[in-house]
Amino acid sequence: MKSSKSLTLATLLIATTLASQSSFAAGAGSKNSSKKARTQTALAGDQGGTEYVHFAQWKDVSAFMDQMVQAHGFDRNKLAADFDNTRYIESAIKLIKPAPSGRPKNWKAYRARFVEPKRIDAGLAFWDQYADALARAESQYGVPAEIIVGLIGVESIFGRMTGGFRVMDTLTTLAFAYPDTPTREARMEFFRSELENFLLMARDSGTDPFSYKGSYAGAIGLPQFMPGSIRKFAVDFDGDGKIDLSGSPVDAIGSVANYLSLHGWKKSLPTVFPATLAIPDSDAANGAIAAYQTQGLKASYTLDELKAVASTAGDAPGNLLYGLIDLQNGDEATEYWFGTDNFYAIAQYNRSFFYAMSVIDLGRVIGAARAK
Ligand SMILES: [Ca+2]
Repeated sequence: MKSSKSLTLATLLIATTLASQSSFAAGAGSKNSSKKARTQTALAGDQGGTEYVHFAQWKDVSAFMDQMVQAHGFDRNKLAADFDNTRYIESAIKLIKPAPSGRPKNWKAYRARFVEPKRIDAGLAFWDQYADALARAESQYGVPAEIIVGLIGVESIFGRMTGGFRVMDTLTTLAFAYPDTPTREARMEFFRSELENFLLMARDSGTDPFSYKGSYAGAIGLPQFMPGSIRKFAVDFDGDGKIDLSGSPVDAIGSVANYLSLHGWKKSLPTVFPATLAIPDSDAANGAIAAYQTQGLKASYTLDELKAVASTAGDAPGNLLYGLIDLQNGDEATEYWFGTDNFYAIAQYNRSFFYAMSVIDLGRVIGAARAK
């Protein structure tokens, strides 16, 4: 068993690998349409494609249990009993498979799924109800209420869609029966690490692992945190002595703010500035843009360094660093933006430009509606 330090490193490496897949998402809200997720949740509730497969007898599960005993002092008999009560979830396997490629990416269509009347209304009600906690998070972590609201809205429609799968079932299924894809080994390693974190989290909080519900990928609660993120970044923001991202919207609010704060969020810094290409939109331009996106998920360039490819007419400060964001619109013109460290803090949450921009837009629209 790896030491916890090397495990963290391994998790980071895998996360970095996953970053190259723009479709990777832990949250139910961010990867699937709400309709699809609801259908699948209903299926699981009906036991469709769900069965007991005696996980405890699987060779890899047995090795994993040995590691949990060695590294963390788990009771092997109790673990084996738990894995025997764990179900294989066929729908998690189906949902985790990458979307078929070939369809052009379409930012406007993506945005329309999240910035829509039902979610805006739910956001206004959520903001009213938790205005105090949102203000406290803003003052403590420097993250504006509208960003926290936008993120929780995109992830779970403010807690209305947090996923109905037993986390023990989905994480075990994905950790040991991941579908045959080019990244299978890395993904199984990722989910084994999440399962390890999950079992530790349940044990340390004295909670029955089978009581946790989540998305098909094991993401939990209003902010759809994976267990590893809960252990690292979640906070008890309502002060009741425990962290509960499913039952306490206030804990969810504080945890999102803490997550963003620890991923580079800077108080009072805008997220994006509109940009215009300085060269004709062409394959050559795409190549030039891609060259500015090799630095990973961070703002790395001055306005001066970017001006060969794009510029902003806005009031972007000259002393900051930016990244070049392209939001493709199918056959229509691509949108360009300069993203600051704060844009990339959101992109760390779910490694997709579309995701980060929809959080920003949903929060902005709800904020504007609230100000009326
Ligand atoms: Ca709490």
